Amino acid sequence: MTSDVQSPEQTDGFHLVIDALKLNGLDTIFCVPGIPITDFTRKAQAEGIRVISFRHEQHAGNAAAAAGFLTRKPGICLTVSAPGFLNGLTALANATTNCFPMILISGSSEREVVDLQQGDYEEMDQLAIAKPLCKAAFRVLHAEDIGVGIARAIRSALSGRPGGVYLDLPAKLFAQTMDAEAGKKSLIKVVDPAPRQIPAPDSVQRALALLKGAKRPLILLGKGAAYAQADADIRALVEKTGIPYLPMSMAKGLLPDTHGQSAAAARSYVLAEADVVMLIGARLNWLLSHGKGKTWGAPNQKRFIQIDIAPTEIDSNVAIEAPLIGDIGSCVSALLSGIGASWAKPPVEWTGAITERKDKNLSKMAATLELEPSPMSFQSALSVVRDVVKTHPDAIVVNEGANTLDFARSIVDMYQPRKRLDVGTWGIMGIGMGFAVAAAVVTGKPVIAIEGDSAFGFSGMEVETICRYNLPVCIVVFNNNGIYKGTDVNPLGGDVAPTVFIKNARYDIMMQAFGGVGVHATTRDELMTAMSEAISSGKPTLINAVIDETAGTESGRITSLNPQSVAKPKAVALPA
Ligand code: ADP
Ligand code: TZD
Ligand code: MG
Repeated sequence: MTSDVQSPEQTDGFHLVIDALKLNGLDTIFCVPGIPITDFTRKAQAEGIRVISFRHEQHAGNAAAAAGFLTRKPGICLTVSAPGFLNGLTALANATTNCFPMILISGSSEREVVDLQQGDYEEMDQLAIAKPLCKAAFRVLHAEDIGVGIARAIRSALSGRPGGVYLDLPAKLFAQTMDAEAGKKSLIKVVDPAPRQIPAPDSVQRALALLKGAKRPLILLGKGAAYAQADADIRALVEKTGIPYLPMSMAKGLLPDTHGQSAAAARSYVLAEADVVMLIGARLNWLLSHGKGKTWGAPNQKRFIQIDIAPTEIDSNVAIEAPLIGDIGSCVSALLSGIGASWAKPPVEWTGAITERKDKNLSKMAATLELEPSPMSFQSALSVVRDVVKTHPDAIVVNEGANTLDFARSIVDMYQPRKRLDVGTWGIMGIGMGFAVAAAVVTGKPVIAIEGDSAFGFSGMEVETICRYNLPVCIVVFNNNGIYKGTDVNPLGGDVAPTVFIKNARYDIMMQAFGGVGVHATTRDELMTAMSEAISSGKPTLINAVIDETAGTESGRITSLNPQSVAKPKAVALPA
């Protein structure tokens, strides 16, 4: 069958996929064109879908994932077969790990040839490869099944714990024709893809009883809480109970970081000392030391309440005394109704002790932020970013790197929900430009990407994409000449050490190559001027911020996860 949409009564695979996406409000595609989807990208654009074309599929995939997190609609990434698919797969797996809804749609080669391994163009059994790396994977072989395929993909991505879905569309499908009316009827508008999941009343009572008895309660907000878009209820719960809270990095801004009940500046103290901890959309994974060990104070003293949509998350690391299974919106509103008007706030011994530590740590930080070393330190440069975000609280901050990430997370206060996107659960480098593009495209707000120089390199070519679509993205490369720092030397001479880059590289000139604004900043004033201009002009900008190359620590704040050899290096004869 070949495409013949000349006659108004016929439609084809291209149009059915486009119509199915549009019917479900999926209005943006992040892609890299090529066989067999080139014409699809053109037709989608002609039909009013926003098509953002990248330089590499991994970044298109990361953009789709970030769009999913920000909008609660699955982000769509579209790739060619085999290598394009594999490039997108990292992002799909990362989205699934982060519980972000996205759909990776890949064109694929001829089934018959692939299955007999006869050597087709870009031959690969993509469905089988995708399956273990995402929530669900589907293939559509017939035009009349496109509606069902897209509906299943949307439902799988959004329902329950959100995640990545793979949809395999073989080349032949696009050109298949069918009766237009029958085609239209075959499409499905997905109704209520992420239905509310009301928690069982007895589980609400159990949680409230535990919370009520606590002397040193703590609320821990994770990125699931940010994703849930239950901002007002979450804030009301924190404020009505008076319980101190700690935001995980992407939950920063759910309540403003300057909120009196934020315990972020006393993190180690509250984790060690709290008696009852209520997790809201946060997993007790490595980022929280698995809920045990030194971080969590005296052994076996902690009692946990956990709100999550995934029942099997519970007890995954330590015993959870009061699980609350449901969507965060419904769970938090059930808790709010259960709390009533006469809730006793936590004892002042607890809240006072936290405030005391907070004040001490914050004034220590303020003193460091005031220093003006030359070259700039991470802290002095980030004090500028902190001030810029304070005056532009609606800007979205994207953040990756090691030291650049760790320092920015604690120094740059966030004021609004879902304004911070970072390396997430895997601590992955390379999300930067993909996340930045998505944030600018789906929100229209200014984006500030705070990038380690190594981290930036993973997706750096996408600055062309940012310039091409003229997106309001201000990239600040924290240039310390390397991974963690720029000072390592190879004791044998010859090649430079594996962690260092070209000294004094000028990333700003890269931006100028594509017509963007490139600025070289060596002082706080220069950085402030450049960032302010970038935000007020909305022009794509890259600021090369020169950071002291000796300042970082290896692996930033997760040095303990980095095995080191204790063996003495063998004496090696140098080549003559
Ligand atoms: P963080 O890294 O910020 O600690 P995680 O990604 O570890 O956060 O945890 C997010 C949790 O939120 C996941 O366990 C996920 O199942 C849960 N979650 C996501 N969306 C919802 C929702 N709408 N309602 C309830 N739980 C959710
Ligand atoms: N590859 C991927 C995909 N993810 C990773 N996390 C790493 C490699 C390892 N890695 C880190 O964990 S941080 C980092 C790498 C390469 C870069 C740190 O250097 P940077 O930041 O320049 O981005 P700082 O400010 O110099 O520490
Ligand atoms: Mg660096």
